Amino acid sequence: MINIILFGPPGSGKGTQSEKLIEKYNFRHLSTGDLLRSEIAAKKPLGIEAKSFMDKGQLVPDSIVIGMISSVLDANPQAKGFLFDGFPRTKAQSQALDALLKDKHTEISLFLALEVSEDELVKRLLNRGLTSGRSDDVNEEIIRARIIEYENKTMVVADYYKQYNKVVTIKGEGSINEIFSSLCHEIDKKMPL
Ligand code: B4P
Repeated sequence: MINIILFGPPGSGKGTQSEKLIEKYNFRHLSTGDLLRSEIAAKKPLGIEAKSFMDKGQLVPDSIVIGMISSVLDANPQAKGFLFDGFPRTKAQSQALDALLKDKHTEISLFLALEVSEDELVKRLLNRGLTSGRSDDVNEEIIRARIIEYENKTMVVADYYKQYNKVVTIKGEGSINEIFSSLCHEIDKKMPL
């Protein structure tokens, strides 16, 4: 079983690349952003609580996100491998994920970190905001708040996995296909022959 974390700041292309990776490798895609947005669309209590944080560009509390991930892992005992997109985003989430995977006798195989400059991130997200209808993409102030949350709370997640030698950095600027092929190159090295 191969479990991959696709990591990077908001707008670095995690969602974009995940779509291509799950098609190629048949991983079970687990995006906390998508899960939260579907709770919001369904007007569930968890979604209503999460929206108040997301609209301000803040991270949703760990307890909410960890509970959601735990349910999806339990619901997919047959998965050949998971692609975690946008999770973990704090050290507490990383520790919780390791414990959940250990219970299932598996672990993270590879941590792929997309690197993109701040100017490019802001440009991409403002551009997506023109059509996505996402309230967290519409103004630059909220986008900058998301980047600050990333710097303050999420960057430490890469340090956490570095201690286990699982981190590979990938240049996240260039064409979508170029970045995809760099990601595949690293994943293929981990694939059983
Ligand atoms: P997410 O849904 O995870 O999304 P994201 O960080 O905004 O973007 P992503 O990196 O996936 O970018 P994308 O591919 O779409 O998070 C949203 C919010 O949910 C968070 O702010 C937080 O509040 C909450 N949340 C989620 N997970 C959480 C957790 N674990 N804990 C707490 N809170 C959590 O790309 C962006 C744009 O760039 C797109 O328009 C795309 O077309 C474009 N693009 C992609 N690659 C490109 C390239 N190579 N060149 C040019 N443009 C490109």
